Amino acid sequence: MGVVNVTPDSFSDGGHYYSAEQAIEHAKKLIDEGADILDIGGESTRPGSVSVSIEEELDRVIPVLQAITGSDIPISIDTSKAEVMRHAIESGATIINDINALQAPDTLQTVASNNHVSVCLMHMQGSPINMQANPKYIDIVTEVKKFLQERINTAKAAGISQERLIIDPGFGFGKTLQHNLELLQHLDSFTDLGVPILAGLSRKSMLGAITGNDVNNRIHESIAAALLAVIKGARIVRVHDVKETREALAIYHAMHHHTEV
Ligand code: YH5
Repeated sequence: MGVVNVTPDSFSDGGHYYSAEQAIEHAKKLIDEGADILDIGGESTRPGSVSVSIEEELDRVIPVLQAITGSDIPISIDTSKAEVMRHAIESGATIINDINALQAPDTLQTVASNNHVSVCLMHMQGSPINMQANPKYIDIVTEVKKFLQERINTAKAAGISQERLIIDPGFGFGKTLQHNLELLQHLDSFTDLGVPILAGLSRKSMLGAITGNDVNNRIHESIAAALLAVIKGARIVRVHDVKETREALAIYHAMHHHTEV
């Protein structure tokens, strides 16, 4: 899954993909690099960021969605708002990537009533504005798993079938470095929830905390993290560097699918 930010304060991209035009160019580049999914986001969710209005989010993402609908790959919309979900679906999005796991008003119903749409349910402690202030868990793996199980149950009860669900432990969302490492080490323990696992580690602070590299120089860390996540059971990795990640994962797949001679 390739990341396409349409946010002015997107530090990962230095704001370079703020304009719809530039976001569309970037989306096309990621498609050329072999992305299987594109994730379009109009609201920054980095630590400390505040939410934007529905109108602002729609102004950012809808032109991009309209321009890339018709490419052969599924389009995901990174949003927590029901109204943005509805418009994005009308503009061709078939995956809802919700860091708030369908807890906002009307979001469960919106996804439930669009049968062809899948949804990624992500774990977060707190909200982007305060989540890194003082993350606390007694047993992070158990607590994140319990939350995701509850959201799966709630989604199914609302009429969203299990085949439409994806789960994500939410690396960096209300977690210390130690919390993130424990989640990565035990990512395989989420497989028994019975839905595909998505992992987003690309360029995140936890990687820089290990190597000391700044956000625009974390490509090797990001590739290592994506490979580890896949080895630990992730079926989808959300990444900025599609070409490089695909090349690394090609080695994993070659090993995994090789046949003895
Ligand atoms: C995710 O994990 N993450 S946006 C901080 C960075 C670099 C990147 C300090 N949306 C996820 O990518 N959706 C985001 O450097 C996501 N899973 C899902 N499902 C944060 C991000 C980032 C934050």
